[in-house]
Amino acid sequence: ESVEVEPAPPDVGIQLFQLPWTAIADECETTLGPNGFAWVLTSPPNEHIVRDEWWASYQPVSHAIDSRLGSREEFADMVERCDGAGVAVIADAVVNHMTGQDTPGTGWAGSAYEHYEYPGLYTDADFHHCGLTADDDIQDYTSREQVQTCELVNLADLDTASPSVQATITAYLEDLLALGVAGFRIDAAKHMAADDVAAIVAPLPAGTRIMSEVIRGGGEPITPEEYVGFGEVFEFTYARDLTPPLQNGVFNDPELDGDRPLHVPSDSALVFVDNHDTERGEARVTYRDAAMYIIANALMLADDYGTPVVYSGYAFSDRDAGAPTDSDGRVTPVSCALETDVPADDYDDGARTCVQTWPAVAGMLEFRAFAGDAPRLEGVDAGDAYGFEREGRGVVAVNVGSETQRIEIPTSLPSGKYCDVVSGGRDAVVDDGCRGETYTVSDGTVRIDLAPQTAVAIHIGGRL
Ligand code: AAO
Repeated sequence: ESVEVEPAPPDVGIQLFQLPWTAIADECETTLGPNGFAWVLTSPPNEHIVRDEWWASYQPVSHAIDSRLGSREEFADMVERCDGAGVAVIADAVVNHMTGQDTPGTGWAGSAYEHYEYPGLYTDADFHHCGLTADDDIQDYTSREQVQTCELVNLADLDTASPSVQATITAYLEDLLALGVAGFRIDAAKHMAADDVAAIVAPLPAGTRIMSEVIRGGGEPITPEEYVGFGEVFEFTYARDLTPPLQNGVFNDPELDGDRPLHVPSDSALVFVDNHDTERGEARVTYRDAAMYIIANALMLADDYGTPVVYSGYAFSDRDAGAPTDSDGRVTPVSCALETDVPADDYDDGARTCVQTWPAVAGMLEFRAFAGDAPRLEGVDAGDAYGFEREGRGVVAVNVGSETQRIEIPTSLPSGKYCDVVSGGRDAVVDDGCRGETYTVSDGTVRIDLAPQTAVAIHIGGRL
């Protein structure tokens, strides 16, 4: 019988960490659009302190869109070209604080500043001086008052309850919207009362995507749930649950367990394998182990929970090391479309990981397009292997162990031969053949022999 299922472009984002605007524009046209990404999350576009570390971006000196990642004109041009390629732009908005510098300085775009003085923008009275800890720094995350009125690592903490501060921040976001962005990551949202963030974004046009960074912390009073009333939140629990099975081969099946504890509702959740903080911190599966990273991304992209955000940064051994720059201090543009050796066995420090071009990742976006909103069915465990079906649309299976593993997964996919998108990538079906491995569904089952540390994914659009 013939089955016609139209793929629907999935809501999948990608974080392109510390990539200049001109390069992101190129990526949109050459890799992100063609591989089916719906949106790209940029690094912060604001004027920042002048330092080599990547985290200079997170210390705003003004709300001018002028940084070592590019000028205002380059930012605007990027948004236009990305939109043209079908890729929306989400900007990282650093609005909880300004700099953490105790000595006065001059920002990237020439603005003079002091720790609590940003001429023409904010003055001392616009900042919290919490008086709750010796140096006004947050020490105790179980204290709501400290987290929201003291300083995060000495960063001058804006009094976001103040109407004039709110208005200034809203104006900054409106300026970015005028350049065409579709929404914002709200950096350090946990450190602003949810009501304050709500007030800041309330004047923005309906449909503006608000993505709050609220790291779920055990025993902390401030939870991501407080921030879902006006947008989405990054659900850190997802990655924390995703990775232990990759190391111990014991998969908890969310369909069996009935729910996902400590997860916001799926519609509110942004999920990721890692991000720029966790790859320097708690994440155990990163670009450094491409086989496991592919497995983790495959499971995330095959899942029916949340909006996935793929991560693409650069290799590093020093957690502070910034992306490579030209002699003028601007971050060097790199085109992933020109990189052929992806994923690399070993990346030199500073090399872009170009995860958006990994064939397995592009293939899994295609899988997700065909999976649509079909439910995830109860999974199957076989030794160190695990797999599940998106009902009638596709089957994914992974083997995290060191031996080949056979797994048999019951499926309602029509009988036939299917082309694997993990080994074959996107558009793997060619002239009645398949660029990757093929697997056969018969009598309502697919039997898959999985090599050590591999994933396989077949979908209804890849039936030969
Ligand atoms: C730099 C220097 C500092 C210096 C400062 C000022 O490193 O020494 O004092 O400049 O001059 C980035 C860098 C920082 C950098 C900063 C400013 O990472 O190194 O400081 O720019 O340039 C908390 C926040 C969260 C934040 C995270 C880093 O809640 O919002 O810290 N993330 C964002 C950005 C990040 C950026 C900033 C915010 C600032 O993504 O890149 O910093 O704009 C617990 C809490 C979390 C808390 C973490 C870390 O998490 O729950 O809220 O995040 O601790 O303190 C387990 C637990 C979990 C715990 C986690 C820790 O999983 O379950 O609760 O471990 O990993």
